[in-house]
Parts: sequence; C-alpha cells; structure tokens
Amino acid sequence: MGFSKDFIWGAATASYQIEGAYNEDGKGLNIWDAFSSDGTHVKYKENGNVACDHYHRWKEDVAIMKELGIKAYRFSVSWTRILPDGIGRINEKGIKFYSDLVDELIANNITPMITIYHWDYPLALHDKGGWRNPESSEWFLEYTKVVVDSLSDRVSYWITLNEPQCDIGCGNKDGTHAPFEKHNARDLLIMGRNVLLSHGKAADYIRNNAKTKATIGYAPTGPCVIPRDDSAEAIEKARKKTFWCGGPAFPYSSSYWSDPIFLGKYPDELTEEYGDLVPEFTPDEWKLVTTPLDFYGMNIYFANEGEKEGEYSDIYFQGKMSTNIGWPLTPDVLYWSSKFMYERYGKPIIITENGMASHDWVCVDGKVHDSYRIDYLTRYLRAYKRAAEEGIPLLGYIQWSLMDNFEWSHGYTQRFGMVYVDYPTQKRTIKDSGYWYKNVIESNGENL
Ligand code: GCO
Repeated sequence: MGFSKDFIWGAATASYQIEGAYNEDGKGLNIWDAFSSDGTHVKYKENGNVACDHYHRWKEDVAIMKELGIKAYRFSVSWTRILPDGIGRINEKGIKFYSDLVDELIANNITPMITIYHWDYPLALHDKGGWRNPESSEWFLEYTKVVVDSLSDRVSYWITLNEPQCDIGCGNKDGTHAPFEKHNARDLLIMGRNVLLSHGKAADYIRNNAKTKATIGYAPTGPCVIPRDDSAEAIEKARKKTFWCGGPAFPYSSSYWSDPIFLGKYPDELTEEYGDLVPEFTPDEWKLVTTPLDFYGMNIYFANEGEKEGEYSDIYFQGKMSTNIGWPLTPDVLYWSSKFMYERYGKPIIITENGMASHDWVCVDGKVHDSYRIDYLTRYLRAYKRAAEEGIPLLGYIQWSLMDNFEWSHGYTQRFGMVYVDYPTQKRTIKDSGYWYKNVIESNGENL
C-alpha cells in the first residue's frame, strides 16, 4: 500500500515571492514592500517588486502547471492587494485577479488551495502595532471574510496561516524577516495570542460561511528531531525534543502553536517558564482557537539536531550533505514528522511544503539538469511513503516550489523551483525535476 488513490500532488508559491506588481491596480504596501530594500536585511537589497511577474503571467504559469500534471496549486492571497489599508476599503481589481486565477485553475483541472496569509502583513496595520494590537484578530477576520466571500464558491481548500514560527520568530524575535524587529518575550506572547486567535476566527468563519464544503488546515513548520536508532528510548527522546517549548526560542516551537489549536492548552513548559506573562484566552476565545481542522499541514525541509550536536540524529558531521541554502539532507524527517504530528494531534497530514534549493542554471542544451533535486525528492518521498505504508493518513504532498522565486532574506540567490525563472527576461524553463515530478504524479508515487 502506498499513497491513497485520491492523494493530492501539488506545488506551492506565495504572493510576495512571485507576484511582483507591488504597486499596481490599487494594491497597498505590505511590510516586505516597505522594508526589503532598506539595504541591511535582504541579500543584494533585492525585493519582490517584480519577482516572477506572476501578476501578469499567471495564465502562462497555469499552463505550465497543467503541463506538469499538477493536481493542486497552493498559493497565497496578498492581503493589501484586496484591502490596500489592511481593513476598510476593498480593491475590486485585486479580487478579480484571484478570481480569474481560480477560474483558470479549475478550467485546467487544478484544485486551488488558498493560503490566506503568508507573511505579507499590511504596512498600514503594522503602523498601528501589527500583531501586538488587541484589534489585530478582528482585522484578520475582516480580511478573511473578503477572501472567503469572494472565492469560496469555487475554492474548498483553505490554509489560514503559513508558518507563524517564522512570521513571529524570524520577523519579530530575531529580526531576520520583515518587519525586521526584535521584541521581548512578553510582546512575543501577546503577538502569539493574537495570531492564534486570528487563525481561530478565520477557521470558524470559513467553517460556517464557505459556500462549498471547506477543508481547512494551517501550515506550520517547526523542529523535528529524528531518533538516533529504532529503540523506544531514542524515539521518546526525539519526540520530546520535537515538541520542546522552553526557553526564549519558544516562537519557533511546534507545540507553542499547535497545542492550543489541537489540544486546547498552551504547553506546560511555556506556562512553567513564563507564568503570568502567558496571555490567557476566554472560554469563548478558546472555542474559536480550537475550531476543528481537517488536516495538519507541515512545511518541512530538514531535521533538527538533538540536545547536543549529533545526539538524536546523525545529521551533523564534517562534510555533511546539504542543499544550496545550507540545510542538511535528512529525508527521514518526512516519516518521523508525519508520525509524531499524527500521534499527538490526530489529524491527517498534508506536507504543505518540501523541496530543495539547488544550484540550477540553463545548460548549453537549453535544459535545466537538476539531478540533485530529483535525488532529494526521491529520498524524501520514499520516507513519506513509509509513513503511508504504516497507516498514517496522508492526504497530500505540495512541493515548494512551482518556480524559482524571491527567497526572503536570501533574495533571488536560492532557487527552489521545478521551473527555472530567468529574471531579466522572465523566461520560464521546466527543469528536469519538473518532468520527473510529472511521472511521479502519473504513477501516484509507485515509481519512487
Ligand atoms: C517558508 C515559506 C516559503 C519559503 C520556503 C523555502 O516556509 O519559509 O513558506 O515561503 O520560501 O520554505 O525557504
């Protein structure tokens, strides 16, 4: 037994990373528009002003998806494209862009999977305190309503948030992502509360108001530690470390975000450490936060080290295999994270992101021979298949990314796509891995 018959094979992108057209047709500015090019945070001062110019080339991009046999396309909506100030005034042209995209996907038999929020926070709301503002979950709800009311007649897959770990951890604790700020634990806990409540309000709204039956999840990332061997003791140690939530790095933890949503409580480690600083939810708010979801989404690229270097996994050693961005090659992470998350949260799994940054270029024969990406994906998908074979319910696998794009603080230096983008000309070239993925999809993973 391998992947289920209706397994969803997909590809993902995010608005800021591909759309460009940052100030066209009434779009308002978001924090990445405002702060990417300040010269200190993003490699070569690059930004998403043009990116892959997907805003103008979306038809061509859908045609490429069709050629690749992609069954589902995960993309995010740019909040300020449809609400330029974050709340209030609606920009119909922005809505039309996503509505046309959805129509085109459906006409090509590709299931749209919408991420409501993938880090491009409205500048106007950031200026009012952003996630620290007690109103912020109401702002998020207002935005969600516009998206859901306009698209849920045709869209049934919804992901509320992408990686709150990075939004709050990278963006507001360590200052490596927009808005490039560093806040103390108290403020981070307040932001976390408002993010969780935003998720809950959005999930509740979708569940009760979507015009077609909704399938709802969110897409966290988070550490996963691989057991050093198959002994029960090693597995327990790895599990414990995977769900760790102590210390100042709590915004990066899985349990900090997922325990409230799926278990209705903050992790004990957090409350023990921060006591009264941990903001409570009222019973009504808890009800929203724990709105039942349909799947557990996971963005996973590599395993983390254990307590000490090399203790629980053997991934750190001299000359370790790593991808272009420096992340170690640890295929078994797809097996172990599926197992750990399913056992703790009891929801079917969708890998909402996994993929590899590789050193790609167009070769003299005009093709992109990204054999390392094929090898990477083969290994990871085999590990994921093992989880399916052991009976863990897996609904899908969404590869990051459909095409090369703006990789946040790395600018355009990291290519994650199945499709090569030559930025000066915007020419797209399907890489070898794209054709390989097409075959994997056609065989439903039998040929892995
Ligand atoms: C993330 C984001 C993507 C990244 C990808 C590669 O998970 O960080 O969802 O936007 O581009 O993960 O880093």
